[in-house]
Amino acid sequence: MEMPRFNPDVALADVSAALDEAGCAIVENLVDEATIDALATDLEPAIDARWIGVDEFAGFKTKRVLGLMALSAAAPLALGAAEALLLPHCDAIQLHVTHTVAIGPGEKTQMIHHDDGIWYVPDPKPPLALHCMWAMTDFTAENGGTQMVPGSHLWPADREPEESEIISTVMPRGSVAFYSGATWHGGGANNSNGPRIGALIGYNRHGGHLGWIDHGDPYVVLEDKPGASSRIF
Ligand SMILES: O=C(O)CCC(=O)C(=O)O
Repeated sequence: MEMPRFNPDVALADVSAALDEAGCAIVENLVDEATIDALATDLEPAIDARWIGVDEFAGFKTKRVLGLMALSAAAPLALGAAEALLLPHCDAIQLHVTHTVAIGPGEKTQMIHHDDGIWYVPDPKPPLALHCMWAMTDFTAENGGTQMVPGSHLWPADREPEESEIISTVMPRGSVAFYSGATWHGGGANNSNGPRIGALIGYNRHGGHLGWIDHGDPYVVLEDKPGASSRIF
């Protein structure tokens, strides 16, 4: 299955339908060059200063900066997609995680996984999270564009992806890839000469049934400064 792909003027209903069917979707060029340039400039010192990963999951040539901060009205499509996926099953949505993933040259493929596995909720379960991977550099098959398995959000718990079912998320800088917490995915190997940088913003459910699910970014308050990430998220 391919990843559904849209232009920036896509209707929320079309993104929402794609998430129901494929568990993932790309919206190309959702923010303009100037916005993504400003964001990159703000985040660059934090990425430069960050240590690289130290295990198979985090990677050995990948830098992760947490605490990108806050929701803003500037990306209503992202919030709308999160609400459309999650709100039918809970009281409210909340910010779950905000971090950049800068995959360095030479990094290997990350273990393929689905993010809702961290909550140990037995199947069948409602959608628990929506992740939005904003491309701060172009995402290509060569530089580690997120490996994605469209349709896998509907699989039974004991089914794992075959190699032939995994595709690379290919999208220009300024685009966003949405994927459900149930969709199998992982960072790709970076066989290029430069970093592949993505800003990963996750939303999850708050309150009601499964209301114990908390947000996963302990640095939201501690590390954040106004500015950078509130430009688009
Ligand atoms: O960097 C990516 O493309 C995906 C990262 C990811 O899935 C993770 O770290 O959990």
